[in-house]
Amino acid sequence: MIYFKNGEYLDEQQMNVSVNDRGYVFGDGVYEVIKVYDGALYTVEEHLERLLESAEKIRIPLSYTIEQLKDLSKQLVEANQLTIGHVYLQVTRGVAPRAHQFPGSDVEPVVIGYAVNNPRPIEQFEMGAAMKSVDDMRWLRCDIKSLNLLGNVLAKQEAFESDCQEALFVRDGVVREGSSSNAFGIKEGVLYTHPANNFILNGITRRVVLQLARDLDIPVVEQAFTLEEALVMDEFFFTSTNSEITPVITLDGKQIGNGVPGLLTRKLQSAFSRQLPMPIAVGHAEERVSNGSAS
Ligand code: PSZ
Repeated sequence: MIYFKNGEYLDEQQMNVSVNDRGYVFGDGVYEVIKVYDGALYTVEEHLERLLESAEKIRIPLSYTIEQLKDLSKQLVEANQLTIGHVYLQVTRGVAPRAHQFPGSDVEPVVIGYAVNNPRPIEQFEMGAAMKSVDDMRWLRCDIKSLNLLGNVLAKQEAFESDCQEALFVRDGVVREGSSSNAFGIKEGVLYTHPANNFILNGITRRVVLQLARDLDIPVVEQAFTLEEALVMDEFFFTSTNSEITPVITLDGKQIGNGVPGLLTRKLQSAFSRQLPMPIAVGHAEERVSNGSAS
C-alpha cells in the first residue's frame, strides 16, 4: 500500500508516525473517508470541505486547499490502483511533547492518507441489517468528524455483541444517529431524519439521500423523533459512505414494517446506485421495485 504523509508518498516500510503525534496520545485530530467507485472519487468536494470545516472547528491551522487535497486523494487512488474502495485522510495537530494545551505555532499539523480496496456490501443492501439502540454518551460536538471515537467504538461493539450490525444512539429519548452512520425512518410515506446540528455528523450520504428523496417527490422532514416512534416506523435505514443506504429490518429485536427492506428504501437505494459513477450493481434493488416483489 502507498501512503501519503506531509507531502510524501511512502510504502509500508517507509511509513511511520510518531509516538508523540497528538492524534495518537489525545485523539487530537479529524478525518474523512471518501468512497471510490470505478476508480473515481465520489462526492470528494463535500468530504474535503467537511474535513477543512472539522479542522477549523478544533482550531487546527491546516494550510491545504481543497484542490491540493483532491490531488493527493487522486494520487493515492492511482498509486494503489484502486477501483472500488475508499480513501482515508487524517489530520492531527502534530507532534509535540505530551501536554494538553495546543503546542506552539511552529508545530505543523500531520496529514496522512491511504487508499484501500473495499467492495460494496451488496448482500447487506439486499438483506438489511439489525440495529440496537444504545445510550448516547458522546460529547456535544458530534458535528465534528473527530478522531475521538471511543463512544462510537463502544456502541458498535455493544451492537455486535447482540448480533446487530449497527448501534443507534439515543440521547434524551431522541434518536440521533448510528455509531458510524445517519439514521432515517419512513412513516406513512414521509421520510424523517434528525436535523443537522451538534448532535449528529451531517453525513455526505445523508445529504445525497435527502436530495434523492426530494427528486423522487418523497416528503422530507428533518425533525428529531423518539426511539418509541422509531420502533413503529414503516421503514428504517442508515446511511454512510461505505454502507450507502442499508435497510434496517429489526430494531432492538423488534421487526420494522414487514421485516424486509421497505419499498421507499429500495426506491432510494436504486436511485442512489443509478447516480454512482459506475455502470454496475444497479440491478437488484431496482428489479425488486419494478417487479413489485418484496422478497
Ligand atoms: O467504513 C465505514 O463503515 C464508514 S465510512 C464512514 C462512516 C462509516 N461513518 C460516517 C458517519 C459517522 O461516523 C457518524 C457518527 N455519523 C454519520 C456518518 C455518515 O457520514 P458519511 O455519510 O459522510 O459517511
